[in-house]
Amino acid sequence: MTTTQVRATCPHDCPDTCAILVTVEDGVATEIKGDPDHPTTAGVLCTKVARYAERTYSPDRLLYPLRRVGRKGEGRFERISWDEALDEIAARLKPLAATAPEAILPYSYCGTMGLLQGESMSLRFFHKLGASLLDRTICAMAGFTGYKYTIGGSIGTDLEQFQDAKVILIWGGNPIASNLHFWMRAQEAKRRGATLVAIDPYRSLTAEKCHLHVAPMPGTDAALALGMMHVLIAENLVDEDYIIQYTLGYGQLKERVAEWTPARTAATCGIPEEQVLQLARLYGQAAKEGDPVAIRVNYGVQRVRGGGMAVRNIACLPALVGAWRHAAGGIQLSTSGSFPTNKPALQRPDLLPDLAKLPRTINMTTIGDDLLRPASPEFGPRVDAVIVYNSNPVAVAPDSSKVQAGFAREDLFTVVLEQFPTDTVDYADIVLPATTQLEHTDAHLAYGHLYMMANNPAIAPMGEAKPNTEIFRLLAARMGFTDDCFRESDDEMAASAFRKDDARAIHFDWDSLRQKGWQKLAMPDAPFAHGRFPTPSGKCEFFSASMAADGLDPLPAYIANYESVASTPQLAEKYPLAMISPPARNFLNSTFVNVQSLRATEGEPRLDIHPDDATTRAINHGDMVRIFNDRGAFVCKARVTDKARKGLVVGLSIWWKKLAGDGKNVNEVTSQRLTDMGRAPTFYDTLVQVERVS
Ligand SMILES: Nc1nc2c(c(=O)[nH]1)N[C@H]1C(S)=C(S)[C@@H](COP(=O)(O)OP(=O)(O)OC[C@H]3O[C@@H](n4cnc5c(=O)[nH]c(N)nc54)[C@H](O)[C@@H]3O)O[C@H]1N2
Ligand SMILES: Nc1nc2c(c(=O)[nH]1)N[C@H]1C(S)=C(S)[C@@H](COP(=O)(O)OP(=O)(O)OC[C@H]3O[C@@H](n4cnc5c(=O)[nH]c(N)nc54)[C@H](O)[C@@H]3O)O[C@H]1N2
Ligand code: SF4
Ligand SMILES: [Mo]
Repeated sequence: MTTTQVRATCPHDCPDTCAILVTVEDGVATEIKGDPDHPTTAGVLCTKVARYAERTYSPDRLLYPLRRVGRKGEGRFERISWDEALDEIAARLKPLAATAPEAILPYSYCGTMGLLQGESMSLRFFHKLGASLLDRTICAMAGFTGYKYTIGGSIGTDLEQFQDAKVILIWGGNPIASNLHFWMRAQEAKRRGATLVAIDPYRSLTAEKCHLHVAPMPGTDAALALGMMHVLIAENLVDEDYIIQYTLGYGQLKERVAEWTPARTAATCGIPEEQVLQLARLYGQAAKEGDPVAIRVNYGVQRVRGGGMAVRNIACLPALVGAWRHAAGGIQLSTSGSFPTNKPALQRPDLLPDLAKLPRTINMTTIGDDLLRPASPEFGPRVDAVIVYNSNPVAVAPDSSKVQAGFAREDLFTVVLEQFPTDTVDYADIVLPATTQLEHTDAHLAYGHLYMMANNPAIAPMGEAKPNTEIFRLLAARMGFTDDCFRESDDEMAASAFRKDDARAIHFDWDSLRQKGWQKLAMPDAPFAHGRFPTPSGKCEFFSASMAADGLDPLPAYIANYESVASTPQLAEKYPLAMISPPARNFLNSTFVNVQSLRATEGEPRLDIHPDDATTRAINHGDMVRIFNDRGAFVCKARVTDKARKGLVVGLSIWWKKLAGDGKNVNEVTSQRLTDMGRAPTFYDTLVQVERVS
């Protein structure tokens, strides 16, 4: 028997981007574990990826190209050869490419975060075609934009510093489920005497383990941050020296937050006034005493109408109290902006047919409407072909009945590259089997730490599965594209993944990265200790001229939800409960839902509802309930618990529809409305009613 150990990287859409060691015995992956030497992974993988072998060798892996034989959505297919599949796709795309290439739409997100199997050869292909561009907004664009206006880019506190913070605010995140290796650091900080605070409308697994849990109503975080700033300024808990040297617009900020008294803040957020004071003092007094105070803000706060502004307001706090002076102080939303990724080399936008006139852009969040939209002068041609990879839109996109109706169009040609028969695969005309991370090469950045990462293939591709890169290479050849870049190998592309001319990636060399598995960026420990924010002014911008230019309020503000008891009382008479649907611990978005052991741990789709809200509806623990609003309805089991605050219901997500009891999931009730900035979705800005079903 030959046994080898292969260095790999977790490809999932998770900030931790773990370093993995795969044991391979006679060509079979027999053990998957975290690399004990990688500082942030520290030898630990989450429950999901510890099961990666079960997922890879799962009997429901897609192993051959398939052609649809049933109706759209039925999921009935026949096996075909790669040649037949590629010929058929080329035959359908060529006439569109010749007349209206924008009728072709790529649809992809972060099924893999790999720089190669994500967007490299795929975008070369779509750029060359002149296909519609896709605005990849479905996760993080609101927060990204709000943070960028304030701090200048996705740069923040290094994960490896958090254990030395004395106060940590975990704001709109549930790291035990979705950012485990941050939670390990927060636990260490707790052992060293830090106070942990969770700010979350739901008593999540994480909130349960923090010293203090503040539970504002969804979408009110911007107000909470304004109220905190009010108290910090009123009680002189600010760092005047840092403010003068490294911030812009303090005078105007002071005026703005004057109106955000603790009483008004508390009323807006639906929390006790005392908590606003407690939170601000805890944070401000520790900072005043010279202790590092840190914020881990996460994407939970920005899936509402004012989500961009919420992140912006929160991002003002560290500069106000001078927290950036310490390596263990500051704030982290994402670290992705620290990586000098060479996207132009990977994605080749220069292949676009006319650089002066770009193809139209379609927002992935509104795919429901856009697949149903007829041709028009404003919209352009109808979408006639969609090529889906690294995403499961039928389960994850909002306003799902429209998404499903769009994909059900008989005149829409749909190709899906997948590893598993997802809800979206059921609507494909042609299915192409994709390899998993154990079977292909990739290079990775991370959005929660600062290491460049390599993934080596551990085993041969299963069945006839191929890497996305290879599938797009083959498609390019079938379409007759002859540019050299369509012949580049994965290793060649990986070698250009990071810009070696950037001081941060000066040590980048693909061959050594591949052998070593990971390499930290060369970065200062405390990125903004001496200002130098990558904003237009070089300062942390309390006042942002860029926001004014973009038609936004240039100062921190509060934007109420599209749907809430306070902002839409009439709607709330019909639909009085706010609904959120954050990630379940054992799934990763809709990935892993089909892994038997993980699904068994999650059990079945559930709705958490407060005992008072249950009583008034005669709902008992374990009853089946119908959750509905004007957009749609779905049925699941009620769990009566005060984990959900009054007025809030919570459905941990994202279930495959076909593995849920009624063939539906929470996205039946979510809307396609967009955030204040970043054109992002508002999944957690949703009112519903709940009733018992027999
Ligand atoms: N296990 C697991 N891990 C994941 C994922 C997964 O599906 N499963 N998904 C990955 C992806 S794609 C992402 S983007 C990240 C998401 O990572 P996070 O942004 O950390 O997301 P969640 O864990 O959903 O944490 C969101 C928390 O925010 C709370 N929340 C909801 N609305 C509000 C609000 O208005 N204000 C505040 N303060 N809190 C609110 C929810 O109750 C929830 O506990 O996680 C990644 N990691
Ligand atoms: N209601 C509600 N909806 C949500 C959210 C929520 O909190 N609530 N969260 C939103 C967020 S934050 C996100 S990021 C999106 C996530 O939405 P998606 O990015 O669509 O994520 P997944 O559902 O995990 O689907 C990814 C798919 O890619 C496939 N895949 C993985 N690797 C490869 C590969 O190498 N090649 C190919 N061809 N396929 C591969 C996987 O098998 C999986 O089916 O969902 C959003 N939807
Ligand atoms: S999903 Fe996240 S925590 Fe789990 S192995 Fe992957 S990177 Fe690590
Ligand atoms: Mo996400």
